[in-house]
Amino acid sequence: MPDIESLLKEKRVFKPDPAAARAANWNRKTVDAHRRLGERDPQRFWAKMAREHVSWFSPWKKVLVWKPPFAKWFVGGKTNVSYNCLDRHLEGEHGWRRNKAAIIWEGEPGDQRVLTFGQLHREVCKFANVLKSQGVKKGDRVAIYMPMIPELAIAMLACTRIGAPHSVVFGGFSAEALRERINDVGAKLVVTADGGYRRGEAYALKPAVDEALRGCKGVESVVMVQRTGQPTNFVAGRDRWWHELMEDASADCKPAKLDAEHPLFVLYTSGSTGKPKGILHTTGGYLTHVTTTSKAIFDLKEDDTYWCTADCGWITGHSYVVYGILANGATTLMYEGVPTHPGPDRFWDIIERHRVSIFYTAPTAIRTFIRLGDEHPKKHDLSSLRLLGTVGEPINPEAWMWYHRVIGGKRCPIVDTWWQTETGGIAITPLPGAVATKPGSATLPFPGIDAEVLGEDGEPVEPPNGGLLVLRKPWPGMLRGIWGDPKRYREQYWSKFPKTYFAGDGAHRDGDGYFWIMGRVDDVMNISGHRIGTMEVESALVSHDEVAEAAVIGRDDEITGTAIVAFVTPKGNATPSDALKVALRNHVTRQIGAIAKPKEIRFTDALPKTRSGKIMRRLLRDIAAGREQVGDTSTLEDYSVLAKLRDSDEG
Ligand code: 7RM
Repeated sequence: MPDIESLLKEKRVFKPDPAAARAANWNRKTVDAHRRLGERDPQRFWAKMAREHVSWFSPWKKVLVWKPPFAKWFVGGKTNVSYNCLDRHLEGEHGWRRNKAAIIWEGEPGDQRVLTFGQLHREVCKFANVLKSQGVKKGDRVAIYMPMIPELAIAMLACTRIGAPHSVVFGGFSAEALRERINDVGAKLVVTADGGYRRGEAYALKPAVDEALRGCKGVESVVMVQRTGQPTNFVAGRDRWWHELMEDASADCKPAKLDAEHPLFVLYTSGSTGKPKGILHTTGGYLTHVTTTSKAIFDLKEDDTYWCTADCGWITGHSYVVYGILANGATTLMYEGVPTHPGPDRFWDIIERHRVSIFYTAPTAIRTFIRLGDEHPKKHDLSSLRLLGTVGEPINPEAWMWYHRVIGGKRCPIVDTWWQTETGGIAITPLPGAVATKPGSATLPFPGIDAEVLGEDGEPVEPPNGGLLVLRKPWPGMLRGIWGDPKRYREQYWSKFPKTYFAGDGAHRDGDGYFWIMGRVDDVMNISGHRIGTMEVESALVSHDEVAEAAVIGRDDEITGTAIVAFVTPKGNATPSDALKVALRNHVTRQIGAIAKPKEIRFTDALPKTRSGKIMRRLLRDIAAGREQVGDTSTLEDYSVLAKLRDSDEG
């Protein structure tokens, strides 16, 4: 099988601003030194990071025990995540942070709450005692099914305080998805809310919990936050109100001294097929990874207001809304609702009012904003911003340039961060004080991470060829397994190449060694023997003036083996027409070559996405092939999209 071909020809380079680079937490010199150590002796590098960024109750005896594919980091060391996120900001050198904002929260209706580190500590201690009073012990699992409200972070931190692994289930998931996860992880308690606010309306959460728990034996109690005040079913003996339990709870709760390898959380991620995988993360290594990367990549400073728009229901919310940010004593902003309520400028309004300085979001959101028009961000003063980030998908260079120009005012570095639920923290990324960026590239591996692109033969590919993205050495934030399924863990990630983690993504490296992620290899299309990733064709389509978003897939074709089908969302001011189809085909031919020209273009005003914004291409493949029955849709954000797509005209 030939290597994945790289067709993208992006030449723009953005060097770090010299003054900002000098002021960065990690300047050029630090980064060079860290890279050298990370290459020569990754264990020593990570041990240094663990000492610098994490507080330990007792030191580890061994940095790493590596019995592929099973790793143990900081073996024998004892620490606690909530201690690192809270207590250590209330005492000693950083004790003044007690009255610094830890969480600035905004509800969708406009209500606001600020919790200082001192207040957050108090709430977390109290809720940890509530958990104990409900019979939760070290090692017991707690499911969390909530809107983006402060109690969600409080519940997560309280679990870590007593060593009860949490499993956050995204509040947009169905009762069925919730039940499957509760059962698989064997949760003893569920933390939820009556509902939350989204798109200007109160939605209910509790009915899904009731339905999920029907016929489910393990769960003994449910704790419910009153968020909306809507009428709510209450199961006597099982359900309790958060506020009632908290009233009587003591604010005195010592953090458990936990083993570095104590399970911290299980987070479910859906593969392209089969049931979701419970990705297991543990304490010391994960904390080291997310705390170090937060400090270095987001360049967190004492006076920053940091906002990551991810929901805590996915890994970005764990690592870079809550743990990595709070462990650095930084202020994290949490927002409950959608970006477009009450108007298309809600995000920019939030940035202006709270003087947000660091903003981290997904390419899908950026493309939505492009489509909504520049006038919305332009109405607001975004001058507080100093650093921007993206995560979740490849960002097409045109969206990168828009983000740079319209949101970043051409002055903010952009960190395009590649990582996965499985990697725990960021693995490939620019460092704002040291690495020149190129629109569309996640640039270089973080120090101490050994990323490479391999061909099917297991050898690194020669630029400009593409291949399979792997991590060749264990890293501290790596998953420790799939909950209850070591066999699947081995097969899924470690069977393609010996002792090497296969990420499932395609990538290529350019002459400077920069990584360009090309999307999931399951999505790669084989056109007349050429293996072409989806990202480049989509990127070419989106670079056309009249296109807002695009998703391409391969469909069986008698002549070419596979034909490219493009689902295209035109910009608000564009009219879908046959002429536009012709123009788009020509545009792709000019941008990449005739090989990538879509055989079929379908206009649609929405694409099927997960709640975290990833395009579900397998559903598009089902639709393009005319299959009535599409695959698993439990993670689909908006079901109505499927009907619309079926109606999208063919040809
Ligand atoms: C953090 C997260 C992981 C998958 C990953 C990629 C894609 C994420 C980037 C990216 C290109 C990026 N975790 N991905 N970040 N692709 N550039 N900067 O998203 O487990 O939900 O997804 O997301 O395909 O394998 S995740």
